[in-house]
Amino acid sequence: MVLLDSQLAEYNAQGHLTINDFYSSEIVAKITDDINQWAAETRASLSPEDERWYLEQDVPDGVSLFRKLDNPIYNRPFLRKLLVTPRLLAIAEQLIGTNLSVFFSQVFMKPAKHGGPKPVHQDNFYFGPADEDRVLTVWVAIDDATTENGCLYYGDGSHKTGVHQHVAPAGEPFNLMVPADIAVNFPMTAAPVNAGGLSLHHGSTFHQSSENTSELPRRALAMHFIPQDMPLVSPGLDYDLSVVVNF
Ligand SMILES: O=C(O)CCC(=O)C(=O)O
Repeated sequence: MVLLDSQLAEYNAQGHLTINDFYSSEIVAKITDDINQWAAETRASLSPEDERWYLEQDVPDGVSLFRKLDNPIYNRPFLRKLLVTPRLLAIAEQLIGTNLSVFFSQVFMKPAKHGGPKPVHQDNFYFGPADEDRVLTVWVAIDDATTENGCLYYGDGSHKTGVHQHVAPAGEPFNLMVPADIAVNFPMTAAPVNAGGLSLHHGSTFHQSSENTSELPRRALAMHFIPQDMPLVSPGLDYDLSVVVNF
């Protein structure tokens, strides 16, 4: 067992938990280098449609910045080895059980000055799992994530309210959000975390991040864990299950 009883109690009550100093600064530097290399390799091959999905859209002419990269745990075995350690798996198993997979993972680049916001949402609306309590997002801070550069905010206890119907603004299918009249019932609490730390959340916890207009990037890598035998019965987006990685 890795998490203390008090940490388990906090996760169960609030729907999220912060763990600072999980990965060393040496590991974080290797993660950062690999993501930068991957972004550089990927940039040239993006189709115009990919560009709308993966690049920040609200940027001055001539500026090209990644918003996100998908499936690092599948696409980058080097990152998988650094990130999914026995200690991390032990934590995930404590929270959602054994025989797990990462069925989807994402790098959120949130670049300095031009990082767009992520509206209030529940991962479980995107994923549509058969068992809502057995979805865990492990969000790894690659830079210090602060209220200035766009750290996560959570609606404490919102994971106990079920999964709500989401809406998406025109032209932004990736920006599914909890309708404002529901989100307003859950004031958002900032969850700053230092580079190398973790922010864990239950799949139904309301969360969001603000835009990044600061001078510093706020990169993070999210791994979405589920039990290998649990189907996604009503996903809000299409997920490519050929990239699932079992542990
Ligand atoms: O990093 C962000 O800004 C959003 C992260 C998120 O929505 C998630 O990890 O589920």
